[in-house]
Amino acid sequence: MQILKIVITGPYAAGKSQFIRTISDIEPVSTDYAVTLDEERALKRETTVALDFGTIAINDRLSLYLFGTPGQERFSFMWEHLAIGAIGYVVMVDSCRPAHFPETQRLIARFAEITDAPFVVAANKQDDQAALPPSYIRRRLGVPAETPVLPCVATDRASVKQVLLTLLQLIATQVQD
Ligand SMILES: Nc1nc2c(ncn2[C@@H]2O[C@H](COP(=O)(O)OP(=O)(O)OP(=O)(O)O)[C@@H](O)[C@H]2O)c(=O)[nH]1
Ligand SMILES: [Mg+2]
Repeated sequence: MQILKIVITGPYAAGKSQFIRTISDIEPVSTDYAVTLDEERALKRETTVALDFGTIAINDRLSLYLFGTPGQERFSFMWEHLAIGAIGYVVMVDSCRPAHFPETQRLIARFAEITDAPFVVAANKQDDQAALPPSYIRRRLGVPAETPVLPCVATDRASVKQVLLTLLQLIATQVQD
């Protein structure tokens, strides 16, 4: 059995834990604790402090191990530990919250320092009426042309699967180069 490691990252409340929960074959390991600040509580009650972990069997020879990062920058020391050995990663962004875009840019820059692995951007919460389109998010984040920015609904299995398949295709093309 071959195991490939993929990291799911992104800023606070982007939908990383949800993404893993939707696709994982096992009950995901989660490290969510009650949020402490009022501004964070306005979005949700719990936050990931260490990691999320889930698995997905592609076939009987290949499994993906999905590691979700904490989103808050004060837990960013976990990012480099979680990125070790990852063949690619997904940067999730809440499409409804442009206020989080600068933080997302900082995270993208930081990950490029941590790892050379390819990544895709998942423009999440596209089921929300307030969601900005992926093309706009690409421009605002200044994502390079070779990096896919994909529409995503982390609560929808088909959508999560599509994001992971696109990442695997991107990894495969880089291996061939
Ligand atoms: N409408 C909608 N809500 C979503 C979607 N994905 C996640 N959510 C909601 O957004 C909130 C944040 O999701 P989480 O998965 O906890 O986000 P996270 O990125 O793990 O957050 P941290 O670990 O705290 O950084 C939750 O209330 C989810 O139910 C989506 O695609 N659509
Ligand atoms: Mg989380």
